[in-house]
Amino acid sequence: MTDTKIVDAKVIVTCPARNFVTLKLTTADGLTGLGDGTLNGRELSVATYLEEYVAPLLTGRDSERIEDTWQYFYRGAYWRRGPVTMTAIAAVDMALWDVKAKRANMPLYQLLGGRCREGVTVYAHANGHSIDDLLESVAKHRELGYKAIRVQAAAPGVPDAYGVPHGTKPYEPAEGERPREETWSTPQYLAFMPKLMDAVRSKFGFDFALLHDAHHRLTPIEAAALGKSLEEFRLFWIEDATPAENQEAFRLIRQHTTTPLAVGETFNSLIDCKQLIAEQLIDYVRATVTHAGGITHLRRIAAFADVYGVKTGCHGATDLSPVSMGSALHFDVSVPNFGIQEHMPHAALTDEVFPHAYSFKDGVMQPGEKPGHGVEIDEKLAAKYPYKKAYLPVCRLEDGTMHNW
Ligand code: EZ4
Ligand code: CO
Repeated sequence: MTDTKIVDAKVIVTCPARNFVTLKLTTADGLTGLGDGTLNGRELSVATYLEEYVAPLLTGRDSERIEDTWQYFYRGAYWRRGPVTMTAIAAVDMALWDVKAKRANMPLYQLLGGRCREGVTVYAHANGHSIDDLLESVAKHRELGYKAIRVQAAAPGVPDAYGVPHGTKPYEPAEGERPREETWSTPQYLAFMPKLMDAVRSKFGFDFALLHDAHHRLTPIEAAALGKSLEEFRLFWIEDATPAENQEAFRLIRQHTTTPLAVGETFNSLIDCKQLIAEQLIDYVRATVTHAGGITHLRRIAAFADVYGVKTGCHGATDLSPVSMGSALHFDVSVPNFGIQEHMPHAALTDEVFPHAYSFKDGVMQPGEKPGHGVEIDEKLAAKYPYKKAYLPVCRLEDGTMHNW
């Protein structure tokens, strides 16, 4: 009998272009597994949770018991849910699935039931300081082969649009020793959005999926107005139209518009979207393997969503490490109610620190055929890039009000 016990649990914090927290498990039979535990702007809280409270309990546990380990850390902590806890559990869960698939000598998606589709359709980010600027970015992404594109542009007179970089560097919201303070105008944004979508559809037509992220900056009635004003442009979705702490807030949006709705990149549990899904108030749930309790819990969310015709649309920004992306692609290719996957390419340096089997071609990604989730870490290289504090920005209305996001 092989000895499947966990003999080592190590937390690796590194900053190759941005911060990442990775859990590395080693088993007595010589396997290793990686899990992503990155919580953007709050990274060290998860690293500490893992180091102080989780790693000591992992050594000696049987790595084969994925579900039992999930329950042990979820129920056993007494303090259930919450982004820090659920991201830590996710890191453990991902690493254990990686180990199990390696031991079975299979790519992870085979353990998850095998392929439900030939590949994973991903959407890209196009952005611009103006409509012309944005149109150029859309053209570039169409040339790269993307069949689905998210568009974000700055409305005239609004200094800090969500999703548009400051300057010419790729968009990366986390930065600085203190949070950047942004200023926002909802009326100007709402007036601008139909013009923006009209420009995009007039130039490129309707043969690709068009997406937009409102990034929690609207009230429910404003979100309803936005959805209604964009109907003729037939969007694939509006993301995070309003915060979902009050899940019933989405009833109001739903009553007013047929524009599809996606929400949930900040969800950490099925409980966060139970009503949204059961009442069919959304079309896509954006929960991820990293922030929503790992592959084990994300599969549970997807299975529940499938009952109500809600599809997946996993968050895939650069603050989710390649370990998360690799795991997400195995999940995506094997889940019956897959919708779409976000793809924001990592910096070259990030990819160097996390060599991976997944690939992109013509708007579609593949998890690769390596046993496990197919993502590794170059620990020597990782050690050269120490943690660097970076905050997500704080956003205020023009009068300084911080309501409603
Ligand atoms: O701001 O990932 O859809 N993507 C997003 C991202 C988020 C960051 C937060 O960690 O909204 O850009
Ligand atoms: Co988003």
